[in-house]
Amino acid sequence: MVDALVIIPTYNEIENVERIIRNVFSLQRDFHILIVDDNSPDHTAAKVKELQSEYPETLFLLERFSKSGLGTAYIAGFKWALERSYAYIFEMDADFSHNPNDLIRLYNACAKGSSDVAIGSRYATGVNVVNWPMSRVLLSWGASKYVRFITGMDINDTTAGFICYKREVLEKINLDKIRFVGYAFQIEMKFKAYLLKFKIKEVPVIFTDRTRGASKMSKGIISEAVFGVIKMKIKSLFNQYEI
Ligand SMILES: Nc1nc2c(ncn2[C@@H]2O[C@H](COP(=O)(O)OP(=O)(O)OP(=O)(O)O)[C@@H](O)[C@H]2O)c(=O)[nH]1
Ligand SMILES: [Mg+2]
Repeated sequence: MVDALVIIPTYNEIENVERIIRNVFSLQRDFHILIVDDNSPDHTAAKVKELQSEYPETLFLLERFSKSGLGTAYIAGFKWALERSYAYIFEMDADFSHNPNDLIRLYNACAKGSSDVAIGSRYATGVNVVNWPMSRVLLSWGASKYVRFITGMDINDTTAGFICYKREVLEKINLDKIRFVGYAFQIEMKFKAYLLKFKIKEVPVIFTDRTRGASKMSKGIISEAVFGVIKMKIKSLFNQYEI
């Protein structure tokens, strides 16, 4: 029985999708993969369907009609996973910023260690980011520190998107009450796990900037995070925050 599902949201990842899928399936331990594609104009989903004939029992595809943000893609993926029997559910990008080999380290932190949430952390031991311009490193590092300061969470990489959740964590969180769609989604998930007192562990990883395909980062995503985090914290202090 395969107990682990890697959810990979994709939007225009035709240059990465086949390699990332093959890479995960070549690992020592068995993972299933769920691709959540938002009708990518570059036909990422068609490529996945083609690969499904090679991996009929292990590669799954959820197709949505239009680009609706990373957060809602993951929520759709989480619900899909919870309808099945997976015990460990992962978030990973398609662009190789997250090294698929680290899936095993995240898995072990939850399955063999005592963690409920394992975070592939860029900032657990200094700054482990490769190929990002200094401005982007500072933005990301600063954002993580800012979130840590505002929320009080004892996590260095609060915006990380390379995660293993134990099933129970996703079962406890009301997925219909997640407010954020962009980057802030990652912060919100951690904040909820933290409020629910789940054990969160940072596993140091090296994050490498994408070499193929285009970034989907935008100003709207950043301002959602900056103001959203303060609102989230204040609501939680007054018990107005639904988990
Ligand atoms: N389904 C879906 N996937 C998305 C959406 N936005 C981003 N993604 C995927 O989410 C993952 C992370 O997005 P990236 O564009 O790499 O964002 P990023 O890592 O913040 O930016 P870069 O570092 O510049 O690559 C990638 O696999 C994207 O294809 C979306 O709206 N819908
Ligand atoms: Mg990326």
